[in-house]
Amino acid sequence: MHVPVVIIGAGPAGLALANFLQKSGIGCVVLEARDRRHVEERQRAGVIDHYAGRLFEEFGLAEQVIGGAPVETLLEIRVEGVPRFLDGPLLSGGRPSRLVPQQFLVRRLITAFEEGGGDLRFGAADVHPHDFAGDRPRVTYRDPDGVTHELTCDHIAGCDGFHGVSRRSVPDGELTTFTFDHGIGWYTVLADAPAPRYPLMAVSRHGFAAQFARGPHASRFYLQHQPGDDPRNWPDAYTWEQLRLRLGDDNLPEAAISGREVVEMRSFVAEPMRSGRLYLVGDAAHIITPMGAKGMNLALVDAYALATALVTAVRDGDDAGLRNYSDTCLRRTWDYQEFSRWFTEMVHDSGDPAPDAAFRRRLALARLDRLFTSPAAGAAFADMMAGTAL
Ligand code: RFL
Repeated sequence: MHVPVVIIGAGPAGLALANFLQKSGIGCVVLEARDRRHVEERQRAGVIDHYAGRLFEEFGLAEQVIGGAPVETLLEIRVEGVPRFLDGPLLSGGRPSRLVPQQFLVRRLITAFEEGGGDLRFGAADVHPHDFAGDRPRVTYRDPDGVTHELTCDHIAGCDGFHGVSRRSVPDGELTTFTFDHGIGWYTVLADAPAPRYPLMAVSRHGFAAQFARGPHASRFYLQHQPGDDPRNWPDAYTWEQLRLRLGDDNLPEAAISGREVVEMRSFVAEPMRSGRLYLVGDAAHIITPMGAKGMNLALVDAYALATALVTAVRDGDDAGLRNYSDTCLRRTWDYQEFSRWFTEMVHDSGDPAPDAAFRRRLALARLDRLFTSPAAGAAFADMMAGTAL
């Protein structure tokens, strides 16, 4: 079987790309290692920034995929229990983000793709891209019945996340990789706790904590912990006690916890984001800390950049967009990495109680204060939260 584009991985990147191509009349097959249920229930990110939302509008998918009106919302940053509010949509000149839990986005993208007649194959084992240095790449895989298949194609999109096969298939020496360990531990729990009124971050001497909505009746909480510690062993009562302390909310009720994960506070970038006719998209090419909520958004804008480049290449025979794909995406990736690092440093340093951190702590508090007192600083922050055009 020959198809213009084979997409490896059905996360936000692969599914957005598949829908953008389908809407443009470009044929593709999506190969996903896991089963449908696993993919549809994976809970991670929760915010689609304004810029990424616009991309769905451009392809006529906004209503179906990201739902109704953008949410006009403030961001609360609590410093030692004292709340302060930033009006992101106002400061960014009317560019609100949307609260869309990742699993809702993924489910809706699967539905949209299948309703449009898309070919999405779950449970594809041993997926391997081949011959992408030439002009006739192939992808092989085994279906759930154990039958091996081969697809020939013009292009392969590696959308299979950080641990996928695509980046590992690039010949040695072609990629330069950059890894940065932020030296911080983060523990996240998903709980049946009512969503907070506004997305909430809390800076305190007990450590950083945050609470974000994941639908009306669920919240994702984040707690800083000592790297090396395994907080998945923390008793739930201790988790709630720490949250009350850090959020400065004695009345925060305990709720059932349905998921516990340690988030690696590690950043990674692979350059370039292509090897011949294999393109790396989203987490396959880069991971970023959750500070600033840019991981899923980067995956979506990579998918958009690749989709538009593939459309002109496949339909018009013009490869310029594909040649620029990596540079275009890396520029934004590094811009967002810088923002995420800046944000991470600010909210962790400003609560660091260690005596040798006293100077850094004052600097971080000054940086945080500036967001609320300088309209220019507030606007620069809100601009990054809204997402930047290519
Ligand atoms: P994904 O979502 O990892 O999807 C990759 C897909 O590829 C499949 N796969 C394969 N398929 C075929 N063959 C193989 N060999 C394969 N290997 C893997 C996988 O099963 C999967 O379906 O990557 P993608 O599409 O690039 O999307 C990236 C986002 O998922 C990621 O950046 C975000 O979830 C990161 N992230 C957050 N991002 C935000 O923007 N805001 C947040 O608040 C936020 N919170 C989070 C997060 C990630 C978390 N993790 C990783 C646990 C919170 C958490 C807890």
